[in-house]
Amino acid sequence: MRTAPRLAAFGAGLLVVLGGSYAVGAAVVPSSVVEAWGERAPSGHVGQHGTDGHGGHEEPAVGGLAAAADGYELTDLAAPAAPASSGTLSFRLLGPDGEPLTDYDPSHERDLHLVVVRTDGQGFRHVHPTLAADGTWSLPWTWDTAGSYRVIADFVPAGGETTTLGATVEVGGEVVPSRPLGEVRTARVGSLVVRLEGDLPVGGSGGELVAHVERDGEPVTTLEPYLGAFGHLVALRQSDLGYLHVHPEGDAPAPDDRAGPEIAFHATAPTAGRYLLYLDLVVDGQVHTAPFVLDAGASDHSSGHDHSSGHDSSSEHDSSEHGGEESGHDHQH
Ligand SMILES: [Cu+2]
Repeated sequence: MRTAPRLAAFGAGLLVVLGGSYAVGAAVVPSSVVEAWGERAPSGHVGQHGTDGHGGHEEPAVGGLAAAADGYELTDLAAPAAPASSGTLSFRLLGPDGEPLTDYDPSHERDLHLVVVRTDGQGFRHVHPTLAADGTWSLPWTWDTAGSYRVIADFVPAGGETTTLGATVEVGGEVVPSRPLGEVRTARVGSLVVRLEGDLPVGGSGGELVAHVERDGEPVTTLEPYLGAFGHLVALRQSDLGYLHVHPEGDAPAPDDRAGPEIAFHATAPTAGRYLLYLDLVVDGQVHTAPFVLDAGASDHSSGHDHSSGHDSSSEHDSSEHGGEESGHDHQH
């Protein structure tokens, strides 16, 4: 079944579902649940989410909470031990046979998607390391700040199903936590201002989230395809950094296609509470990451109400830290 009419209604052709399970807290999530995130996008049933109960597919929950699941294991995670020292971030993924996994099925143009984020939500990076013949994934790495970081790998073993594993790495030094005090719906990334409107409902058929992209007060209509879409959204549940890697619905755009200034999502949170959202988009050949904070299950947010002004000083902090610098040097390919 296709969802073309629904896509057309959203205009930008980008749909996202953030799960629908009420069940999972901090427990290990079965990979059969996790994999639904990756499998959902191409199967084209996002629009019916929560209403048809098509056989065998539980609604997805969160992933990345365990280093080992369903026979696979994230191991040998290494990274620089302190900020400002350049080095390498590396790890291996072991298969059910205990051997390093070297064969993958590409998903969204990559064999593996890696998310690294400090446990307070700062310093988010979505990157694509390189696979060596011995099964070691690595990329050059420098930490900007000390702290405890989650490293979350999202991949599809060859012939297997989407798997999401996570592990923690400690970066020494003085930590200055910066947790969001409230919703953040405006992100300033480089010269872009991205506003996020709409709600993040819990369960059910979801709600609409619409990102509006401006530069110098003018709408940006030149959003470029990136990894087979006009935008990629990663959502992390703040309480445990449960991971919802959400790729867009619909056919991949052609290389010359452009979109904007709005990107629409269809989103559902697995549980109530606060979520950290990171939207990757490409303008002028550069990846920008726009960070947001939304409270799922918080009703009565009228669409377009900007919660980021006022008391919430973390908005500016988020934007400057995530936006310009990090997305600039981490997304080259
Ligand atoms: Cu990726």
